[in-house]
Amino acid sequence: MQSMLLIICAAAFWFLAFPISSETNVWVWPKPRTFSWPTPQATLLSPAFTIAAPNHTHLSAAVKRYLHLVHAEHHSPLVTPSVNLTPSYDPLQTLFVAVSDLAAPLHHGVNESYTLAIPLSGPANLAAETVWGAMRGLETFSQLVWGDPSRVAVGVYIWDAPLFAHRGIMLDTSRNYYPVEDIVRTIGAMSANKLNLFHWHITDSHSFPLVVPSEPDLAARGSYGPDMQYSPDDVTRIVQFGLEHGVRVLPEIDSPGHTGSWAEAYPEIVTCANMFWWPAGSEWEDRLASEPGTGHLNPLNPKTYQVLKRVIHDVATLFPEPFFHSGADEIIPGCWKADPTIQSFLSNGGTLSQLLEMFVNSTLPYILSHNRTVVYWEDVLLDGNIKVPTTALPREHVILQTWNNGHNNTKRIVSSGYRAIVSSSEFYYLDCGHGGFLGNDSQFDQQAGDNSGNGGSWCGPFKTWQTIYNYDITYGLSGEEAKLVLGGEVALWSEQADPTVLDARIWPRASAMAETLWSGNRDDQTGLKRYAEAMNRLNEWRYRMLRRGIRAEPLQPLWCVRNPG
Ligand code: CP6
Repeated sequence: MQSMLLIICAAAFWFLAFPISSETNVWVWPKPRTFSWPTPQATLLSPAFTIAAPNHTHLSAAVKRYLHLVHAEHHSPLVTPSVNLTPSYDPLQTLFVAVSDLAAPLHHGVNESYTLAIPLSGPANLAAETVWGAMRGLETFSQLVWGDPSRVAVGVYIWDAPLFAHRGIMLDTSRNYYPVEDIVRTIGAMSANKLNLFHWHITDSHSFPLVVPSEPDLAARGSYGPDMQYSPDDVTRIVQFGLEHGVRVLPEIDSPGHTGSWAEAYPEIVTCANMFWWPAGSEWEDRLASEPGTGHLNPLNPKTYQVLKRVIHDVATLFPEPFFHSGADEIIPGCWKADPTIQSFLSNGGTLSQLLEMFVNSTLPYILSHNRTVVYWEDVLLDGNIKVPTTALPREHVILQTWNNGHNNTKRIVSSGYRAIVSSSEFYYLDCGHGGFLGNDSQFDQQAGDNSGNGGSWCGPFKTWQTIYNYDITYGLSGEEAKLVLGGEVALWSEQADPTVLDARIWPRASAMAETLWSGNRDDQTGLKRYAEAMNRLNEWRYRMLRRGIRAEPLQPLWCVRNPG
């Protein structure tokens, strides 16, 4: 604690004595909140360099990893930092890590701040409230090391902390399957970008890849095959990997919509399963699903809850994460209306919204009984046709994830008193803009107003890194409302993605959101959006990610770096 105070005081002194130099290139992504490097210099990293940290299962794993990385990475920057290697300084021997609260669990809102001081000579010091903050600081340290032999920036003082607590990536593993290796590689890259939440959209209408021990038929019949499933051991490995990288793993079991795959094991609980999604000659409003692959859970069948409760119980057992995502997006009236029991419910005066409310009332308390906070897609409250009243969604236990209408829906959610996670499809959907998947002349293309015969577009346009970087998730909100915005997630839906394109679809565009949510997108001095500066730094970061085995897509021809200005 004392050493931490000392470091904070030292850092405060440096910030007062030397204003942040904007000329010095600082290749750190995301940019730290405060960064002081008054006399940019570097020294060698001693071949005997070590990191001394308190003993902690997950922190020790991270320390071991970063120690290996800083010795072995030898990243060669495109633009070498404009500092002279100062041979008169001794090589850096030690980084001391101090953590005040070793017990704080990796939960929403945990303190992730850290202070990093690398003086001109002597050991470097990293101080953090929690091990999770220490991991963020280790990452920053690793980005201040470059070259072969490894050198490290010295005379650097950093205080850093995130603007938003919830900074995530959603990955859909139902439309196409991703091996565990791809998932852990993605979580590793998230940690390097200081993202802290992996939202795993595990199941959907197309496949059910999760092996649920008490309902084994769901995956046995509903997955794409025995080699395209996630066993309990796989889940444990992914959760464990997340802990060692400071990344929470939030499972989503989407229901009652998006459940066609459940019908392979239990056809009796799924309405409109395996029907043609859009009967010929019918209107868009009369379709049975939002895309081919039909099926909704039937809220009137008691068996639905028997199966679903076992799934919820097992998922809550497998995933320690206190949030549980229950989906509830895109309920399509035609799918429920195709079922005879629902038809008689409706002809006796019942409504589709009542059906959804019945479903929520029969499942939400059960999820809460597992000590979970429930995340739903915004549709459950905001859909034009089928939604439930706020009385069914207790504000202290329910969080809504917005994906439509940009700032407007965020405003609607928080002004109703709910916490929001922002995944606006116009800014944060990474899959969009890659062409349709239904072939030429489909009704879907015509509905989308596309008569070009080129297969239309699934959703578009493509979201550039600038589009993502520019988005301010609390725009137009009052101070009180803004506090209810927990953060954001970019989303990779996998209709047109699989492991072959995973890295390039996500990176470096997710890095753009990572910085906006960590330290903002504006220059401290001018208050203007910092595109030009960010472009150069992001480009460097992309090359460092490549070095670390992430096949992030390029932003520029290499020529641009060689011919600046
Ligand atoms: N699957 C599920 C999807 C989408 C959603 N939920 C989706 C909708 C529109 C676009 C992209 C993806 N494929 N389960 C919406 C939350 Cl443009």
